[in-house]
Amino acid sequence: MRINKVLQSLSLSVAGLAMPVLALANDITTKYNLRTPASGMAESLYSLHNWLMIVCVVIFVVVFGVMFYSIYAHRKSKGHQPATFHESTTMEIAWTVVPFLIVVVIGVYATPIVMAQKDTTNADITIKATGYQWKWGYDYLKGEGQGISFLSTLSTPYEQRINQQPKTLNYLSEVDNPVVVPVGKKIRVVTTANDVIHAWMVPAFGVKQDAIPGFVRDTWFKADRIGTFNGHCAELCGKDHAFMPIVVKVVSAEDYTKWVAEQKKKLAANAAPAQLAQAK
Ligand SMILES: [Cu+2]
Repeated sequence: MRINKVLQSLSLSVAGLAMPVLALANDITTKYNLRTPASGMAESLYSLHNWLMIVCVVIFVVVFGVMFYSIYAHRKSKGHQPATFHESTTMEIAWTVVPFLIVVVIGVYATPIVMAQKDTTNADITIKATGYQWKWGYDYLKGEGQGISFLSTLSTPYEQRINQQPKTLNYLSEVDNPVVVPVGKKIRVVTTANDVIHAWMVPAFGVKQDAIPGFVRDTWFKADRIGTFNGHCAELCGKDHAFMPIVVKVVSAEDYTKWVAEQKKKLAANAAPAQLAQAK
């Protein structure tokens, strides 16, 4: 009887413990971990990160475990005599070979992912992202939407920054003209800059590429679901570095075609007065 009661209260306390533990696990995966991946590449980076984190934690626990155990168990006050295995060849080989093997295994796992990140061939759409102090310019260079060009600036009201208005959910992560791309298409992003070094980063796509004045770099992503994803300039670029966010709207193929038609109309409307002026 008594054992039953003990077991019962034990299982209750375990259940009571499980709730906060589950909540913490949920926080770790959502709040403190990398963004939820929205592309195959981000998925690979996510698992690479998780595996390497496990490897690091195991090494950390083993090394510090041995160290603290040795300090405690072999302390001088217990009269412990130091070991005398100076210049032990076995030890020297072991502590060279083991870390080397760990690095090789990590390299074998990571190299194909890094190679894939650099493979910008066969893109469906090419977009040039130009960093300015402090906004982004986008030019659709190739593929559906070719010729579209606009600037993308922060749309969070200044009053929110100086605490005169309550901060909204998308505080400092919203822009007037987001980049629009179709879902499931390979988008090549060519990055460059007009003044200082910026960097184009969208964590959910696993993309981060420096935008350097006078140089052209490229990266790519293929979003695997519809939604709005954001990132920020990831290279300290001056006083308004924090105020040049990146917003990418991933839409269906049909919605993308519609958006392209709208943008083309806008471009034509803007071009018409200029042509008229030229004709005069
Ligand atoms: Cu910047």
